[in-house]
Amino acid sequence: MTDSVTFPEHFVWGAATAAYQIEGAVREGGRGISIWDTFSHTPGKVANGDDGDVACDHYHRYSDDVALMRELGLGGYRFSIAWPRVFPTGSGRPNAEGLDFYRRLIDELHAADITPYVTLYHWDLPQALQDQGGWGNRDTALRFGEYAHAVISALGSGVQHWFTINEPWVAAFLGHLMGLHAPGARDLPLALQAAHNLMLAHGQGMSALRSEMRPGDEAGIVLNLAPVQPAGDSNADLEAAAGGDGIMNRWFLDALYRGHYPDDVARLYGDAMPEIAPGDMELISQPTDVLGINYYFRWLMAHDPEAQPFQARLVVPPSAPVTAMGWEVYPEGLYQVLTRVHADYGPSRILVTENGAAYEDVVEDGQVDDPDREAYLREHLLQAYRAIEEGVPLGGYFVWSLLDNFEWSLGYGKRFGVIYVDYATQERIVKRSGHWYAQVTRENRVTG
Ligand code: IFM
Repeated sequence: MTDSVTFPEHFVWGAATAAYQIEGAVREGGRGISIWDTFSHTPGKVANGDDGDVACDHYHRYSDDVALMRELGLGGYRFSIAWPRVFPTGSGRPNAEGLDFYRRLIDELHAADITPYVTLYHWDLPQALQDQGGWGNRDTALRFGEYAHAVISALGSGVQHWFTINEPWVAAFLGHLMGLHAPGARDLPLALQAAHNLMLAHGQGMSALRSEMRPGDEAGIVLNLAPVQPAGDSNADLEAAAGGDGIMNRWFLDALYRGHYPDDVARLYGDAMPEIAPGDMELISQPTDVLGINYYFRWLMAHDPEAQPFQARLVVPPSAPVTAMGWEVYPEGLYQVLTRVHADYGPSRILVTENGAAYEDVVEDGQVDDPDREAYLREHLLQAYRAIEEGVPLGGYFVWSLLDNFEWSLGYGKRFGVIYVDYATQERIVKRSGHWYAQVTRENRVTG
């Protein structure tokens, strides 16, 4: 590895967030209830009884937050739109007040010379749609298409970069199989139907966006991907890894880029396979302009006859460094994912739409010294650079996250931000990693 690497000209340095994790103001601007309001207010679902009612109060503080983004030298800001702000009851007429908030945010970003990257769905489904079956109901994909159309019609003049769905694997599996995310179901056939309907929603969303996009605009999906490797060299571990790769990576990538789900995964799912209607796969595999990849850690898989439903579990090597999430720090995995996706699926453009780490941050003398996060980001960026050198069309990197925020079922206890948030006062403190990142964005260079 060289001492210092300079990224390509026009490489986008960004940061990412999501609506429910930062906005707060859940009862303002005509916003409807989302499945995450319901879930977080259900006792026992979120650590410490936390919820997103106030979060980082970004809804009121967006202007100061954009000023901080400017301080970090960001070229891009990836945020999500809260579907229940736009369609409080899931359908009908769009709520002008909800759209106005995002119009103000987008204007503020442009004034600060920061390009908006908009995600349409980052897990906050309107509760009214959940009441009609949520992602288990294929009509939800139609509602998503209407929502995408309403958003681009209202905000399209200020946005050139669109993502349909964030991490369909997580929404389907953590929300419908493991019960860890909203809506909290534990049902394999439902989870697989949800996974299919989320991909269908991506297809409906792409069609809606395309109908309004202008030349030079881009749209695609965001997937959480990881290299999946066997924990040992037994056949059982090799099979566990092949299955894990199929479930998390190939299921989605094959659907998008090859127009069918992988046969080996369909065999693994057996009777739980979702219903797929004629035309679904064509809709899902329509061309996209960009693929967003979220990478955090590799999947090291061991066979475990007790583990339901796939007899496999994730392991972390005993001496491996881990983050506060217990996730293995494995920077090379980013290189492996990028080069694999490039070789096997060839998207014309890739963005790392999330990458980052939670650590136990403390404020001392008004400062947050987080060398571990800085090292995590540095090592991953060096691996991203390696991939670029090998021809991967990587156009940008968005650190997760701009701010500490509501980490879903783990509440506010896990801090991913390069900016610290004191939730009692809403004070923001740029962490050491944030100052370091500002230097990277300014110099377009990472020193190893
Ligand atoms: O906080 C989440 C984000 O909402 C989606 N990707 C992973 C992050 C860290 O868990």
